[in-house]
Amino acid sequence: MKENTRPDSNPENPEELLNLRQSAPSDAAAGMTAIFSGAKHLLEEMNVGRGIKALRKLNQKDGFDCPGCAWPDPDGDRSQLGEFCENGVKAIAEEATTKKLNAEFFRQHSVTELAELNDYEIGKKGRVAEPVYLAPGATHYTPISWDDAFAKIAGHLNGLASPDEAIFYTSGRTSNEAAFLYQLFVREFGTNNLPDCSNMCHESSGVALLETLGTGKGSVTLDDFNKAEVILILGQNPGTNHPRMLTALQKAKKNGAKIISINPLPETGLISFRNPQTVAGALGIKAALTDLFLPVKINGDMALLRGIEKILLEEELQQPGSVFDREFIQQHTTGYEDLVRDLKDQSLDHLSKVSGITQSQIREAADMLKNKSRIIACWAMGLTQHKNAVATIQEIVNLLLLKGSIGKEGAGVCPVRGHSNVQGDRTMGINERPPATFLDRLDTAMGITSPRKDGLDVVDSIKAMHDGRAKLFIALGGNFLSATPDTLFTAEALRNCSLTVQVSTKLNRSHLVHGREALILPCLGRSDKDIQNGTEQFVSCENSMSVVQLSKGNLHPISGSLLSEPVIVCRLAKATLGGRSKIHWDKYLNHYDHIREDIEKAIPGFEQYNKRVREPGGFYLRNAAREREFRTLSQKAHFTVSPITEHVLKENEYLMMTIRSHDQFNTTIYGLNDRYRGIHQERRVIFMNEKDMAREGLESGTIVDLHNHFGGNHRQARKFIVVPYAIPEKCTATYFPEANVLVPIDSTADKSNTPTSKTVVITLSRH
Ligand SMILES: Nc1nc2c(c(=O)[nH]1)N[C@H]1C(S)=C(S)[C@@H](COP(=O)(O)OP(=O)(O)OC[C@H]3O[C@@H](n4cnc5c(=O)[nH]c(N)nc54)[C@H](O)[C@@H]3O)O[C@H]1N2
Ligand SMILES: Nc1nc2c(c(=O)[nH]1)N[C@H]1C(S)=C(S)[C@@H](COP(=O)(O)OP(=O)(O)OC[C@H]3O[C@@H](n4cnc5c(=O)[nH]c(N)nc54)[C@H](O)[C@@H]3O)O[C@H]1N2
Ligand code: SF4
Ligand SMILES: [Mo]
Repeated sequence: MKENTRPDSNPENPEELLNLRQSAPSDAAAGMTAIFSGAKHLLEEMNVGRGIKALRKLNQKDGFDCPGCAWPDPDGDRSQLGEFCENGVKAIAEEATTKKLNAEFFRQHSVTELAELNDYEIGKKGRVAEPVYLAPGATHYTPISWDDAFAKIAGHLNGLASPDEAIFYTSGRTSNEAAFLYQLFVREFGTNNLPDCSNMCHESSGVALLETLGTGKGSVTLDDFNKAEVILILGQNPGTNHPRMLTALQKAKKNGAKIISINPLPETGLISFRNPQTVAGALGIKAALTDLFLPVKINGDMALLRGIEKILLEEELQQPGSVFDREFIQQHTTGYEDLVRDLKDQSLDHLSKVSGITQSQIREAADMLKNKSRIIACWAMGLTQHKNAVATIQEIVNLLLLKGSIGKEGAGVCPVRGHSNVQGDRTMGINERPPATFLDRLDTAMGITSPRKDGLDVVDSIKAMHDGRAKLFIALGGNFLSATPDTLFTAEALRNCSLTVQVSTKLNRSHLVHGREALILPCLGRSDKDIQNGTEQFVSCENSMSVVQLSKGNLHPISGSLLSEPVIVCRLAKATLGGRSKIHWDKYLNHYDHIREDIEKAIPGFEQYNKRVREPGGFYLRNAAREREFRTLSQKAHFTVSPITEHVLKENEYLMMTIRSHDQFNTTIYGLNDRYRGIHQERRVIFMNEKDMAREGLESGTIVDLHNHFGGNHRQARKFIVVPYAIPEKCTATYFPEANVLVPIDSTADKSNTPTSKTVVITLSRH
């Protein structure tokens, strides 16, 4: 019998349209508008004093790591004027807000009522200020003590038929310390079910790089940008998502680097930039960044790269040794001959057609690379979220290997990570398929016996919850419902659980679409001061370039009822494992140095962790590929040959990529504008090529419904406003998470199982 009698809450954003106003897309990113925009967000959430206090320590060596993206901070001096960008300020505004949600708020508002709000409105409610519990069938969350909350979770966990019935999700904002303890607890409990946001993000990069270079991380440092001759930027929108990368690109250009941008959209920040940290930039003088813009079709990158390689090969064959790094290829790689054979067989005509890039543009790109060897390739979600994502990233590796551009100053692979500590969390063992070497070392260091069976990633966890194989869901951060594909399917999966637990800072939709029972456990954020046992604590994070540094918040927490993430994990472990545990959890609660002592024992690269992390600016983790040590089976870097696939679309079908606006951090919606693309006060828009609009009989402003029929299921997202935009024909774009309802759960990348959020086949109908 179904005990839950309340009506189901809305898993989606409401369909109502707001008030779209359009302007021309911006001609350059940042400048004074960026400073004003950041300041406006900050002042809406807190008083000036608190704001200034936070910004003074943001990204400083004795301060806290920006809770925004994973772009690194300079190794040397950091600007006292502010070592951050507009979106860093917005991230702080969102986290350090003084708006708080206590028992009274949850008494006044039912779950179904809150779910009728859009994500922007939900987020603006504020920080959750005390632990709350939703009883079976209840309509409202009610306060619960921390002890009772932990006892409840422990009761559920210990009542499962198998530890594999529990799912332990992590979002990439979690610190090294919390992540290490979490995976330790989960493995001692008995499962590797540790899905994380990385499964939806750079998983494809990790798999691609591990297979070909033997190290699944980026090989460049920030300083390499100063030495590069050419920088390729593929499938990434740094002006919005990694704004301080623009400063690095500007410096690189000053040192003579050329930039090639490969993107279906002429993203404002990539094209030109006004550096707000320089007088000229603040006065509005813009610097062009991109030298060559290649408006590739969605998922046309592999064909484009293969085309460039084909032209380079032709030149190399005319003058052997003039274009390729023969010595490097000979000494360090395998598979060269196979690639050459394939390149000879390819037709440039076909590659040009599949990529959407003219042959002369492909030649222009090849020309820029021909005589250069210090080449950096940067990429993000525009490459990782496709069916052939792993193979596409391996095509980048092919290009760099041909040029000997790995393991050399000013050259290498640069997957630009998303969340500020997503890379560190993986290093700490947040991994559903950990290598045996990792588990062996963990077990020896900690005296536990980790399970050896692979766990479930994000997509497989959803399926397991959907069909009842998993019953309990715990999230250390994130917003699982809204971040994952196929929103309605995921909602059913979460509702099937007996208990869902969210360790969170802000209220989000995953609190409102839940299991039979639900808990929200409010935690400290990055900017919050963390005092344990009378002593101020700090945590540490690893950025996109493998620098580990400390992070110490300086703001007074908005409520005395918040616990830090490490403390939450320790208390949960103690409550669940009790006397069964081999781990001395109390010592970690006393001082986080003890956590780092154990990380040092269990994880390579963290020798003298407590000492080195206290050095200003932290320390680099070694990257073997950077030193031309390729940890593959053959000890060599691998060329790979993958088939070039073409999307064959019907007359009325389009490819849709789901992307971020300038006013959001993933599912946290800071505001309703996407300034650089000229969109204001609306998120339910679909960007289309004017020729496609004409073919469909649509005009600017027409309201359409979007449909996807993957696997024979009809998915629908209603009420999107058509916006004509400079995007290749047959390609469209919508914002994540509003369009996630259209992303099929069964459409994932080969090998990485990442949802194909950038290649959704859609049809449109007038609303
Ligand atoms: N302010 C802000 N910062 C963020 C985030 C945020 O939401 N807001 N999110 C963080 C996270 S978790 C991540 S992972 C990163 C994401 O950073 P990005 O990857 O920059 O984020 P997306 O908006 O998904 O942008 C993808 C870009 O790829 C392009 N693209 C899409 N499909 C293709 C394709 O097939 N080929 C090519 N060449 N390009 C394509 C799109 O036009 C877009 O410019 O940002 C991080 N930083
Ligand atoms: N269609 C589509 N879907 C996508 C993507 C896409 O491009 N298109 N991108 C994917 C990518 S790259 C990613 S990384 C995922 C993101 O997936 P998630 O990481 O799950 O989502 P976020 O929106 O980053 O999570 C925001 C929530 O985290 C909580 N939070 C914030 N800070 C903290 C903290 O310090 N501690 C704790 N405990 N909680 C905190 C807040 O409650 C906030 O509501 O989404 C993926 N989904
Ligand atoms: S670039 Fe990223 S990490 Fe740096 S301040 Fe901006 S949002 Fe924060
Ligand atoms: Mo991400």
